[in-house]
Formats: sequence, C-alpha cells, structure tokens
Amino acid sequence: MTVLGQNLKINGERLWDSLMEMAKIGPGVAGGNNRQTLTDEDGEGRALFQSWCEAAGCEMGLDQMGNMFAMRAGTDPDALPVYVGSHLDTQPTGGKYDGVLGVLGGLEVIRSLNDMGIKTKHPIVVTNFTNEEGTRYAPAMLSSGVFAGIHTQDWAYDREDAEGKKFGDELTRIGWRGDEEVGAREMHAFFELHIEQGPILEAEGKDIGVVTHGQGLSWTQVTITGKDAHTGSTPMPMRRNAGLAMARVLEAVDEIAWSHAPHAVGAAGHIDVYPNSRNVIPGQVVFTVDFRSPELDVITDMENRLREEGDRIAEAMGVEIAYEKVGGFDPVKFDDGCVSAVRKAADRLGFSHTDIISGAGHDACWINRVAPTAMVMCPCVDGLSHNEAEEISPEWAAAGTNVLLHAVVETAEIVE
Ligand code: HGY
Ligand code: MN
Ligand code: MN
Repeated sequence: MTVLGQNLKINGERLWDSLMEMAKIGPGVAGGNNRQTLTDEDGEGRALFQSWCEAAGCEMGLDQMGNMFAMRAGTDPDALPVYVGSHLDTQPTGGKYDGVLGVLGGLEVIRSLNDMGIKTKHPIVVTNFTNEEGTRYAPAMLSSGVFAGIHTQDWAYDREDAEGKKFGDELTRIGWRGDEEVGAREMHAFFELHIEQGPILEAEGKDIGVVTHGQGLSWTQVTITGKDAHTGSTPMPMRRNAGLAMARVLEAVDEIAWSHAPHAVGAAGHIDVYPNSRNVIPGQVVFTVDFRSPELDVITDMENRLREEGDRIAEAMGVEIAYEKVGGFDPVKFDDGCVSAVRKAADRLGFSHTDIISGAGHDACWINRVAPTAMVMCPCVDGLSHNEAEEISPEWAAAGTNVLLHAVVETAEIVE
C-alpha cells in the first residue's frame, strides 16, 4: 500500500493558471467576475472546463439540471466513485475563487494523478453544480438540491429570474441541458474544497479549515404594500410609505440577529423598490431577509420574530405585509469519516488547521443528505467574499488542493 506521503502533491502553478484563465470569462468591472448562472458567460466557462477535463482523459456526463461530471476511471468499474467539486457560477459582483477553486481544484487532483501515474480503485468524478449562488434563480444550491431530492426538477425548471425567464428555458438556451436523470448517480463520498468566505482562518493563521458543520440558512421574501404618492405634495400624515416600513423591518432584523450573538447573522441583500422614482413615495417594496445560525431553534426564533415585528410595524403604519419562504436548509453535520480524512491529510502534509463551521451555504450541504460528505477550506484575504476584491494566495490554493488530493486518494484507495 503506497503510503500517502509528501511526494503526493498537486501542481500549484498549473492550478493557479487555470483559475486565472477561468477568471477571464465573465469578467466583472473591478477585477472579479460576473458569470451568473445560465448566462452565455456561464456557457463559455462550462465549455472551457469541459475542454480541460477531456484533455485530462475524463469521460463527461451531463444531467437534466446541467450538473457536469468528469470521470477519471478507477481500476474497479463497479466501485462507487469518489466525487469532488463545487460551482462555476458567480455572484454579479463575485470573486474569482468562490466555487471555482473547488471545481478546478478537483480537476487539478485528476491532472496530478495522471502525471504521477497513480491508479485508484474507485473512479474519481469532478462536478460542476448548476446555480449554486441562487442570485439569478432562488434558492441557492438549486441543482445540488434537486440532485439530493430536496426540490423537484419541474419546480426548479419553473423558477423565474427578474426578467421572467424560466430556469429550464435558459438551461436549454445555453445548450447545457443534459439527458441524465438528476440524482441517479451514487457516490462513495463527496469532498468540496472552498474558500472560507469569512475571517477566521486568516485571523488565526491557519492554512486549512476542517469543516465539521455548516450553519443553517433561511430566506424569507417580504412584500410590503403602501401607496405610491407625490414626495412633494403629499402631507406626512397621509403617507403610506412602503420604503420607510421596510427600513423599520430591517432595523428589527438587525436587532433580532444581534439578540442571538455571537453566531447568528441577519440582513437583506436583495431589495426591489417600486416604482423606484426619485419623486414617488414607494408604493411597494420586495426584499429577502437572510437569517443564518448553527442552531435550528435560533433560526426558527428569528423567522417567527421577523413576522411578529413585521406585522406590528405594518399595523402601525397602515401598510400591508406578506411573507414567502424562498429558501433554506437546516444546520448540517458532515460525515465523521470524511472529516477525519481531511484532518489526517492536513496533518500528514504539515499544514496548520482548525475545525470550523461553514458560515456560507455550499452544494456539500445538500449532497451530505445522499452521500458521506466533508469540506476543505482555505483562508481568503480579510475574509472577504461576494465582492470583486475577493482574494486568496497561490499558496493557500495549493495547500487546500493538496489536502483535497490526499483526502480523495485515501478514500478512493490507491492501487499498486
Ligand atoms: O448563500 C450562500 O451562502 C452561498 O454563497 N450560495
Ligand atoms: Mn460558493
Ligand atoms: Mn457564493
């Protein structure tokens, strides 16, 4: 049995070059990326990824949600594959590494095994999950959610973007709607490499985050309806200002999250104001409240208090308020065996590491429902993400990918 030693390493330069090459597709306006799901840019990024996988000798698969699979054969074709991967879609003002590091890090694992002529019993499959971000089409992690049986495919196909374009139609339009049944693939294990998107690893000077849990997420879309009116000639007592009501609800959201310090968080990132004209009092606002916590009862308390406070504010201001749960998942505990493979890999490679709870949601949070799953995290500069200034170092990228390599190879079993 080959001892997984220091000589088992990825090619950090090649990984970095691939990250920079992918970053050229769907560039943002400030050095990051705007490669939103099911756009032409997403299609271009998929094509580049597929060309690299084919050059590495992978057999490609594509399912009906556009999830991409690149398989490196194992010596035992009946052995369930070890999957690695993440997502290539980005936020509108996204960084170059969120999701992309996990997909291209998985490809680097395959490229490096090819270079070293290493065979594994289990096949290894690199995956790109469609629409992890949930920006253009809510909810986040939509396609890994269909894969894990959380959402139906029909429901997913009917999701509409701000222009009323349906997910299923856009997936067909960009030419990435496959024939494979979604979720038919069985996994021996799944590993996702991802940037932390928070400040902990950098602040503690750790190379690697061994992700034991993922915090839960709740998205509630709130619609407040008042009355459009002239901002100049309408006396203050006559106003039914939906925008002001939203401001008061968002103040309450902040207080609710702080009341569960230090782990709970809450904010609204999506806000639409109608008619959004400088001299019209907003008649309607639609916004999404994003609550998160590692504890399910805290999430439930925050959701309940949002409705209580929202109803009180609406009553006092003479406006209507409505709520719709548009996304969410319970806190996640990852598989002990897979987590241990990650921790042992970091130890073996001599990287400093700490156990961590993921603050962001990831495809791994859903895949954890259907296969033993764990995540590897690397630091990011100032903990910044979902911002074009998102940055990591080549050393952090290589460290995370080397840990991924070792955890995957241990799980896929090297064959002499
Ligand atoms: O929302 C999230 O946590 C992820 O970035 N989709
Ligand atoms: Mn991500
Ligand atoms: Mn993200």
